[in-house]
Amino acid sequence: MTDLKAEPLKAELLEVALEAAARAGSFLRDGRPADLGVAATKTSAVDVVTEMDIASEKLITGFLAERRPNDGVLGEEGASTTGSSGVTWVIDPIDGTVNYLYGRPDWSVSIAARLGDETLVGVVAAPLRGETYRAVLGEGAYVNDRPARVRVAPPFEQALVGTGFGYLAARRARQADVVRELVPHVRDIRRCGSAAIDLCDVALGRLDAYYERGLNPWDLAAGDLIAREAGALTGGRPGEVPSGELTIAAAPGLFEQLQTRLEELGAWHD
Ligand code: LIP
Repeated sequence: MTDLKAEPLKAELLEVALEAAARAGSFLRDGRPADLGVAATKTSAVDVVTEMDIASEKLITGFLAERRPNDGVLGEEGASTTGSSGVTWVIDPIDGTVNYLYGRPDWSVSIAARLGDETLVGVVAAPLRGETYRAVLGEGAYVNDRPARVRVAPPFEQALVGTGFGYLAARRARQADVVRELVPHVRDIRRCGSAAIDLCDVALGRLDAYYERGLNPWDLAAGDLIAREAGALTGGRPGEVPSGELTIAAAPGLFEQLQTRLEELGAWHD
């Protein structure tokens, strides 16, 4: 690690997040059962959980309890403690669970450390890409040890735009309406299946923009900071922060155009 210029707390949180993500990422990459199946479902029959999601969250929370016992934790698979330090870890033990279930490469481990309402550290590990994305508030964004910067905003009609779809049929139908209106007016659409990776791809210039409705805090906490520290603007509806209502990330100049268009299309409601 060469960029631990941050204050001591942020430096410690970064080191803990990187180690936790590395341990979970190696476990998920090397320990994936050949016969991996669905252990449970959540909001619908296609909103799945595997034994590896649950095991990954247990691995991460156990490591955090050793290293930062007074911190709170919020995890996708049920981890929820308040803590006393003011720091809360926001964890997606596998972001892109369906991709992981199907043996597709685009899945990640997303870990963010928040102090109050502010995200200080974000780490997204993408083991099958051989990449770890990270950011410390005010210290820039990195992919492995290389600085990450957004691509200069292209004209709207040349933008490569990432998005995603929810797990409920009615919401997916509405999201399809929005993307149908958008796709003739941009370069193209990409649907990766991991919001954390999508946000990091904006940070790296591999996408010009990303938007999605229906994300959970653990999907976006780390990737939002990484995108912002790489020079992107992030938000939701005009004046709002990224949330489950709507999350948008893009380079300045393109962000405002996309936000306006999504507001006109009602992308923020079902
Ligand atoms: C996924 C998100 C993705 C979204 C999927 C799903 P999960 O999170 O990262 O962007 O389109 O529907 O919500 O469920 O794999 O942690």
